[in-house]
Amino acid sequence: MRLLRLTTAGESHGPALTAILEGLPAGVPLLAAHIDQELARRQLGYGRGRRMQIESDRVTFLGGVRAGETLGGPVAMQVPNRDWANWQAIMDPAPRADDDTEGRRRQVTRVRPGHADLTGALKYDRTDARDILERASARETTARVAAGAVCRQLLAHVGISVGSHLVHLGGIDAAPPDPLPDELNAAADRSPLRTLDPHAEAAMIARIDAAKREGNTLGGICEVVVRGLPVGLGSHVSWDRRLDGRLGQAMLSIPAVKGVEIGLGFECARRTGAEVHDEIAAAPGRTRAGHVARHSNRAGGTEGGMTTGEPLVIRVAMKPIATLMRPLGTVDLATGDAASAAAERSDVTAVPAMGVIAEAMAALVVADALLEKCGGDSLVEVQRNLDGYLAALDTRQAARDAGRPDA
Ligand code: EPS
Repeated sequence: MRLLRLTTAGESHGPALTAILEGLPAGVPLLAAHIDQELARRQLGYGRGRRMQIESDRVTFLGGVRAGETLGGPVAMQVPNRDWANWQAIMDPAPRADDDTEGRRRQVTRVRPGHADLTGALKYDRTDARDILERASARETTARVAAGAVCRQLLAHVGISVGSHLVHLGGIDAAPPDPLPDELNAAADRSPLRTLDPHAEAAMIARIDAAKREGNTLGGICEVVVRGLPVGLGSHVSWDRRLDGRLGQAMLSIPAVKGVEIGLGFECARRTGAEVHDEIAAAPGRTRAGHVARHSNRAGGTEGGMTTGEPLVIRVAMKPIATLMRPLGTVDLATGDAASAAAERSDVTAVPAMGVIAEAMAALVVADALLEKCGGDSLVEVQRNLDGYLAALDTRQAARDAGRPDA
C-alpha cells in the first residue's frame, strides 16, 4: 500500500477501537451512517456468540471530516466497546494496587492451540496471554471495516462496487446462481449466513447447531467480487506493485484466514492452458476493459498483476475459530503442566463476518491502486484523471478503427 495508509489501535475489551486512514483526497462524501451500515453488516451472521448482542458498533469521527466530506487529511475514527464497562478493572491502562499481589483477574495461561496466545506471549515476553489475545482478537477488524467503508465511498463515486457472499461452511458447499445478482450484497445480506443457496444455507445452519452442541467451531470460504474496475490498476513491473500479491497480503492478514484464491486459484494447476486462459474478443464500447471482452473470467479479473476490467473475484478461506468450548490439550504457561486450553466466550463460526471484512480489505487495496493510477488532492481531480485515462482508451480505439481499411 503506497498512497493509502491504515493504522488501527485498540484491544477487544479496551475502551475503543481506533482507525486512522491517511491519503484520501478531499471531497469524498462521508457520513457516520456510511460507516455504521458496514459495521452492522459485520456484526451479523448465524453462529456468533453473545458478544455481538452486547455491542452495537457506531463510529465517531475524530478528524479529517467536515460537513459530510473528507478534508484530505487523515480520517480518524473511533468505535467504542460497550463491553468495556464490564472489563474496566481487568483492562485498566493504569497500574492497580492489587496487580502485584493477586494479579489481574481473567489471566490466561492455558494457551489456546491455533490462537496467538503462545507465540505472542513468548515473543513479547508476557506471562498473561491476555496481553496478546486482546489485540489478536478479531474485534480489531471493526476498525478495518470502518476504513473499508470510507474507501467504498471513494470507489462508489467512480462506479466501482465491492460485494461478497459465502460459498462454503464447515464442509458444505453452496451452489450460487450464475451469473451472480447485480445487487450482490443486497441479496447476500438477506441470508443469515450471507449465502445465495437456500438449500445449502439450511444444511449449514444445522451444521452450526451441531458444532455448538459439540463445543466445536467451523471455518468456511467467502467470495469477494469487485465490479466496475478500469483496466490497468496494479502493475506488472515490480513484485510489490502486482495487485494479486497486494490482495493476497491484505486477505491473509485477516485473523484466521489461511488461504486466498484469485479466479480459478488452485484449480488452475490441474487444468491445461486451453482450459485456464480467457480468450479475448473485440468489444467496442467497453471502455473500462479497453474495448475488449473475455468470454470467461477464470483469471478472476487480473492479468500480469493488473486489473483486466472484468470483475475481480477473490475467494478467502477461514479456519475454524481457535476458542473451543470443548478445549484442546495444551501446556499451562505458568506451570509448564499439561492442561485444557482456556475456553473464553466465543463464536461457533464468524465466516459471514469474514466476508464483510474481506470486502473492506479489497476496498482498501483497490482504492489504493486507483489513487496510484488516477490520484489527486480532491475527488474532482481523481475523477478528472480517471476520465482522462478512459478518454485515452477511447482515442486509442478510435485511432485503430480509423486506420482500418474496412472502417
Ligand atoms: C473473539 C472473541 C469474541 C468475539 C470477538 C472475537 O469476543 P469475546 O471474547 O468478547 O466474547 O465476539 O469478536 C468481536 C468482539 C467482534 O467484534 O467481532 C476473539 O477471541 O477473537
